[in-house]
Amino acid sequence: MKIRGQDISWKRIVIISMLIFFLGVGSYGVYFLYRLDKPIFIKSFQDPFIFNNGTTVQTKEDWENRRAQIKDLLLSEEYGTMPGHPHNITAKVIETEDLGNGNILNTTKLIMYPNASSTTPINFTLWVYIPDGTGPFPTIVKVSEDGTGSQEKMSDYILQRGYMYVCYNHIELDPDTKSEDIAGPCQKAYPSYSWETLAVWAWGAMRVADYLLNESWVNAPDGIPNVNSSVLIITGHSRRGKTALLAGAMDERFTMVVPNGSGCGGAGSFLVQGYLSETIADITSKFKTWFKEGFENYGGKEATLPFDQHFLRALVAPRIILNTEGLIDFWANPIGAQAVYEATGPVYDFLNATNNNAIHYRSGGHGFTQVDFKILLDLSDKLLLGKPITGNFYMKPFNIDFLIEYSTPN
Ligand code: GTR
Repeated sequence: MKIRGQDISWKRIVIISMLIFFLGVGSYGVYFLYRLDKPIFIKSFQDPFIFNNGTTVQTKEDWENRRAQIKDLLLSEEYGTMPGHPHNITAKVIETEDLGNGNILNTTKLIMYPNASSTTPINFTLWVYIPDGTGPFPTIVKVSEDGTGSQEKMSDYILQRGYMYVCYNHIELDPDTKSEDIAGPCQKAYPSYSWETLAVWAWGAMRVADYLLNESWVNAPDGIPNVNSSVLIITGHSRRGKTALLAGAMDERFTMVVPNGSGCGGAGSFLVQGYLSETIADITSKFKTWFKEGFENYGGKEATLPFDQHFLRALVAPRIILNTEGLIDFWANPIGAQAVYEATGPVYDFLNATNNNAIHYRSGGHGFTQVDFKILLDLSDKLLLGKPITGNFYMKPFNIDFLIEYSTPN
């Protein structure tokens, strides 16, 4: 082949092209490593202690009132409003499986009637893994069936640790669609609320709590497993992690809240965007109907947001929050999750519950693994069951150079 009159062999062309390619990949690699701990800081985190009228929280009672304002803000802007409990829930065990060693799996249906005159119930399925013994059992509620997608099957491990494990089928409450706005059974039954998919799924977790705690509106002819109500944990992965955090933030019956790899709209930050992390524009272009209508307008305009996810995290205080993250789960914004964790610290300090604000990073990417569950169980054993356990519950792997411009009120 001739280039500018010179004979160049194919071999040389291939070698030169490969050199250019590897130089390109190599320099991108260097840039990638350089950018990894350099997030974009859109603006400083809002002070959670400032009331809407500009005054500052001074007392614990003030915080309760501020908490109510934060709840309203997040529901009205981000997730949509949701109803209280249904008028009546009937629980029916439809199948019991012997798992050996005294463990059993009950498949249970919750049949819910929204109000006294409802004729069409909303039904959804629970898979209740009950360990050997009489209880009361510390209990984990998980959004979605055990061991699907990038979530490892955990029932054996959890039972072995002496916990009850209750997984629920969230997509029976609202289908998991890509931005097709299908009104699921809950939205049809309660048309006057602005809730979208994440809020519907979170409401489902609260109904699981109704059942497990045998609330007065629950009718359970087959009985209810014996739950230790001071150890009721809500968890979930990814979109179900966002759901778990929302449910735990709104419902104080959950004594520990564990979003895993929840990222954008979960325990990640909108204002501290790690390299390659998902933004509001990204998520709402694919999954607009997870969020309240209009939330997509904050895409690219994060500076106008009146909150970041530290507000949601702060709603859990003083109860335990632990978010579990993968160090290279870039899309889920691990660095932004650390920023949110740090930004919530002053609220936990104010409520004298510093140790209840926890975060753990494992190596690897997007998934819900036994390492994540081990940390969850260890922290629960330690803080809720008083066992002498040590672990890395307060990890800050990133050196992030941003300022939290507020502190715990005196
Ligand atoms: C992604 C979405 C993430 C995360 C994930 C999942 O496509 O962008 O926010 O929720 O799905 O749930 O697996």
